[in-house]
Formats: sequence, C-alpha cells, structure tokens
Amino acid sequence: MLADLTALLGARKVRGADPDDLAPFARDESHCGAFPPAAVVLAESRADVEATLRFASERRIPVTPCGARTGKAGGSLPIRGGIALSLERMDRIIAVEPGDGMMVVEPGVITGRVMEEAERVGLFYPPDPNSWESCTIGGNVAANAGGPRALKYGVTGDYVLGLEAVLADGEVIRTGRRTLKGVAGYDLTALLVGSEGTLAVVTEITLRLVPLPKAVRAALCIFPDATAAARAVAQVLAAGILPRTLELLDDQAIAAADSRGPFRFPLGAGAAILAETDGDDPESVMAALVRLGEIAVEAGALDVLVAQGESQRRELWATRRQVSLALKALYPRKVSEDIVVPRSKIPQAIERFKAIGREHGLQVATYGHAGDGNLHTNVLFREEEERPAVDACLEALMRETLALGGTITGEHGVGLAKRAFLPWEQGPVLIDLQRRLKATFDPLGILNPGKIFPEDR
Ligand code: 2HG
Ligand code: ZN
Repeated sequence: MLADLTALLGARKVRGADPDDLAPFARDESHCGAFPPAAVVLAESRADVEATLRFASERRIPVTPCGARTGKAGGSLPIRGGIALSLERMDRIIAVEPGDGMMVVEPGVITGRVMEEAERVGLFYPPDPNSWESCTIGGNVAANAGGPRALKYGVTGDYVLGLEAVLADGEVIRTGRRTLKGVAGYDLTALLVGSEGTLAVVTEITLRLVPLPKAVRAALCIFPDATAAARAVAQVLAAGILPRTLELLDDQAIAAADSRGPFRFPLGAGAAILAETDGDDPESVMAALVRLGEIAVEAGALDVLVAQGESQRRELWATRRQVSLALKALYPRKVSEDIVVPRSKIPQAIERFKAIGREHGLQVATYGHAGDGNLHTNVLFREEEERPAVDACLEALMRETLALGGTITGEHGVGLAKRAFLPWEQGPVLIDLQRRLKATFDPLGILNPGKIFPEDR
C-alpha cells in the first residue's frame, strides 16, 4: 500500500516506513491508548484529499482524518489502522471579508490564528476551546467544539456558514452558503459539523464573524466550596445577567492550577468562578460585573477580585486554561468528561459527582463551563489497577448525568471514549437512523470507522 500511495502523492506527503513517523498519529489527548496507522498522508490540497479517498475506496482501506490531535475523546485515533489523513498542512486563510462578515479557511489553520485574523479587521470569532493555541479549526468543526465563551456566543457550529468536503468516494461537495441567511435544501452543513470525520473530510470552511466587543472585564469570585459557587452561577443567570463566561474551578482544580501559577489563589479558596462581561460601553460592562459580584457575595462568595487591567485578565485566563494540563501532571491517568446538565441542576450535579467519586474510592475534580452546564468531571487516578473502579465510576457519572436530564458530551465529541454510552442517551431508532445516514455518505464504511456508535453488531 505504502509504495502505491507514495507513487500517487509523492514522498513528501506520505509517511509509513519508519514507525517513529507513525507514533504521533497513534495518540490524541484522550485516555484511549495508542493505535498506530499503517500510513500517514500529509495532505497539502483538496486534490490530495480526493486522491487519497479514491485510493482508499478502491482498496477498502480505513481513513481517519486528523488535525492537531488535541482531541479528548479518541475521535481521530486510527483504531482500524489504515491511513491517518492529516489536514495540518492545509493551513491557508483563503479570504477575510469584513464587509460580508466572514472568513474562508482551510481546516489546518490553528484556531488562535482564526481569532487573530478576525480581530485584525475589528471582527470577532468567539468560539474559544481552551486548546486554541494548538488545536485546528478543522478539528473544532469535526467535534463542534465549544469553550468558555459558548455561554454567551455559542459553539463552533453557530459560526459555520458553509463547508467544502470530500466524500468517501472522492467526490467533492459544497454545503451551505457564503451569505448570512440561506435555507435551500437540508442543512447538511449542520450535519457535517460534529460528525467527527465519519461522513466526509472537510477541506474548506466558511465562518461567520461578529463585531468585536470594545470592552471586556473579568473577575474571580472565591467561594468556600463548589456548591456555593454553583448556586451563585444559577443566581447570576436567574438575575438576567449574561456574562460571556462563568467558569467554575473546584478545590482540586484550584490546587492543580495553583501549583503552576501564574496566579496564586487566596488561602481557603474551596472553589472559584472566573466571570467575564463584555459589550461596547465600558461603564455598563463594569456595572454588569459589579452586579454579578454582588450576587456572588449574596450566594456565599468570600471575595471578588476584579482583574485590574488586561495583563491581570490574561493571567487569570492562563491559569484557567492550564487546569487540564496541571491535573494531568499530578494524575497522569486522568479521564476527562464533558457532560452537560440543565443549568438548574448544576449544584446537584456537582454534589452527586463528588459523592460518586467517594463511593468508588476515587478523586473527581469538577471544573469548566458551569454557566452553560458543561462540566469537566475528571476522574483522577495513578495506578492501572484502579481501572475497574474508574470504569464503574464513569458509568455511574454518565447514568447520573442522564438522570438529571443532561447529555454525555457537550464539546469533546463521542469518538471512541464515549461510544458505549451513546445508547444510554439515544434510543435504538435514532442510532439506527444515524447509522443509515453514515451508510449513505460512506457506503463502504471506510471513513473513521468504529467511532461514535457502539460496536455491538
Ligand atoms: C477545558 O475546558 C478543556 O479545559 C479540557 O475542554 C477539559 O481536560 C479536560 O477535562
Ligand atoms: Zn472545556
């Protein structure tokens, strides 16, 4: 296979002879393990993607698309071997059109660059997965990624107007539009966003941009415990304030973040909320933050620290963004979840998750996007022997989430990590309908096989 693929695409774009070249494509940032592909294609253009998929279809070789491999659910792991199709080299910003409020990009562009390019022309690309400095926009589209600002601004899919994609047989499709409105035909753009590379390989993305808010203010509210913090989140939102973020850190997350700096949490902090308000009028942005702080104090906050200036605001965010890595440094076997519960259930969920951890003799850290109910419950452990308890704990967490009216994944995708749980949330009719959609797009089943749906047949 390798020789034919190399003859087709050229040696510069194909790897496979040296196992060291394959190793980075065997893993992502999930706990799912290593699955080396037989070959890696480093596509440089849509034509390379078309050629690879035609080649793979003719030979029925699995193809797993990938970007920066920062996923947390094993979505881009080549679990059946075959070809890892990397889109990282397709990293051109094709057009920025401030007049039309949009940008056209290739999938390998780093998300942070999309944000910067938008801001350069006074516009805003709001979705901000915490890995924005390293993840790619194509990966964000595949998972329909979100981030802290999703509370006010929504997730990746809310900004995708149209896609160019290559089907499993090598045919090219263009879905959606380059206009702000448009309702022609089924919304296939929405179907492809979040399909985790199982339906088509995206080669071009048209993004909607919005005006850049002129003022942003941040505050860190310190609480004695996570339940008080969760109560404050509910009360802020009930008061009709819509901050752009309401990020929760529980005691474990604080301890981990504190160990790496740059921000030092006050002694006695059992939980924290990182809140940010934005808008065009600096005074009303500050007034909303002050009101938010008052509500936090009424709900039991010990202190409210308003960031003085941009550098302190950035410092707070740098601290929040490294929680995941800091926890992983302390507990190399951290399993990260991204469940969502209805907002009103957040305090209950946090208490139940801690109790479930205790029942299984495990530490459970909870942090993340509390404002929209999207919590990162991380099961933390050190020894592989603890794995059966971890699996039982994860199952209990998922069951509890669903009992609270929630969903098993809010931003990382189902991938490999959560495919066994999907039937707990969605009935057999819905799963079967999705399998049939998959078969329509990819009749040979070569595109990212084994993902999203359980392998029970
Ligand atoms: C975050 O919000 C990321 O920090 C990662 O989604 C979450 O590792 C995690 O649990
Ligand atoms: Zn997150």
